[in-house]
Amino acid sequence: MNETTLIAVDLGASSGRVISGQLTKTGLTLKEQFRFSNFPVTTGRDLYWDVLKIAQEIKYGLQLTSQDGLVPESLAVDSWGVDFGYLTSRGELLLQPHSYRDERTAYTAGQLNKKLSRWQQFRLSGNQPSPINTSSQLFADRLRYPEMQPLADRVLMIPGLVTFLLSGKGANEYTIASTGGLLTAGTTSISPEISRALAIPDEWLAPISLGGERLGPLVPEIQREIGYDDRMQVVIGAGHDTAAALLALPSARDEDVAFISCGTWSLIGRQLSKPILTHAAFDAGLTNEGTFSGHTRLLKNLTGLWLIQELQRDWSLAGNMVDFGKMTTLAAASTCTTSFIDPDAPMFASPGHMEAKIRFFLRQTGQALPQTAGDLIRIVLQSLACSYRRTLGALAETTGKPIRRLTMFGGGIQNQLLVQLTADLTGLPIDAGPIEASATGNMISQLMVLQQSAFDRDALLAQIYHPQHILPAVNRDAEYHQFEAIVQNHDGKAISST
Ligand code: ADP
Ligand code: LRH
Repeated sequence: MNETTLIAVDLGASSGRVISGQLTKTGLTLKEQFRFSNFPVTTGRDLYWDVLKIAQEIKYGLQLTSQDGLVPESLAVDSWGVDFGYLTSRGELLLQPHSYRDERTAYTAGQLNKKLSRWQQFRLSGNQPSPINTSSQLFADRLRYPEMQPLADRVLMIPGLVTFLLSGKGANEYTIASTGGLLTAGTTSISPEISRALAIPDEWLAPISLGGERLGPLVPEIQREIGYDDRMQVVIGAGHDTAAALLALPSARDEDVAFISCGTWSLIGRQLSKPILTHAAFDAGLTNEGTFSGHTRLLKNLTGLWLIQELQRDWSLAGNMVDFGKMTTLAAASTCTTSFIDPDAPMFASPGHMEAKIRFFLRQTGQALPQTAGDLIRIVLQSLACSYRRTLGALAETTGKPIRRLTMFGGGIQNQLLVQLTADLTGLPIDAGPIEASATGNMISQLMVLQQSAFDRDALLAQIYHPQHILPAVNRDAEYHQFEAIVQNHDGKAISST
């Protein structure tokens, strides 16, 4: 195998990164060329992604890569799920893409559920109904912007849209499309029942590409701007960050393993050959999304380190910037082990005033209040770990197979306290790593597209997968039962600070 350079553009809801990978006979070496912040921008009423800034930052990252003397063979983009942009027939962007945290869907959820009950939405698409779903957002837009409908020619989800801005071509790939609540479960077809009921034109999103494809070079203007030539191929790879990450984990296919993706969101799931569309899966809040090879990842989307990001933002707005490493150290020194929040209470989903909201929740549930910043962070981390244990129980029950090991990956595993608390609270051994699982899997998906059957993924993973092994150290069953009682007695929906 000759040396090959690949580029993964991995877009998270808190940061985007341009990462280069050098593939040699001995493995794949990653280098973070550029990381930039990404956050929803509000203009008062709406919450948007600044997709042009994202494109600009990616170009800068590519420029740095070229200055590093690298000549990449290919590039692919993966991102968070559900969000999208509209294009006109001339390829112009209509509207700035909304963030899934935008609240316009809250006003239309009732109407949507009348057209298609929550159970029907799940049974048809395999996705858990949610105001963040692409289907909910398209439905809300149709009611809110009727004048836009005739102008919209195409809807590209974020990886396809960003790819389009760079190469002039885009596609909706299966893994990302499968997060949106629009596909017939386990297939690459838009569900006719869903599109008809919500009056969403199928041709906006179809066709859905399975297994990736080679698109062509960057547009000539961008090639010139960043010093590349047309040898570099833009590829549609695994478009969804979690689906990409699973390609970087050998254990993800093992029967007794569950995965936890730790980023802005926590995604807890297992890989299966086909969707589970039972009432039990629906009631447990599970969702069926797609893998790069067309199989299923059954998972639950839980609130993740969003809470920590928002605490950090609160404090930095007040002039006290604390980095994530320091936040973990502060929490590790706290002895506040008996207060909990429900991370998935709706009040925590919107940006702003996170410390005040946490204190409000604790007061409403009659619990001890944090005395220090470390206490506050500790409360969040132990609540996250408890919510993981709760979901693992539902996942094991729904799939009918016990879970004996966990694999954790993503930026959040740098928080070693969270990983240890997860081991303690679940009583399970954990393989932690890699941090950049999505970028690694993104590159693996490019190799699958470019080299087809000549590429041996298992051989590469045998060279590069070296997780940290973490064992449970303290029995925290009593803490978990306390968390459960709080979540059950005070269903998050009943507690609202607004
Ligand atoms: P996303 O892809 O959703 O943007 P990441 O996978 O990059 O998220 O994870 C970001 C999270 O990782 C941050 O919110 C933070 O909580 C955690 N994190 C990042 N760096 C560190 C660190 N040095 N120590 C502890 N936690 C960290
Ligand atoms: C995590 C994620 C998750 C959700 C959310 C919107 O990054 O992709 O699967 O769908 O973003």
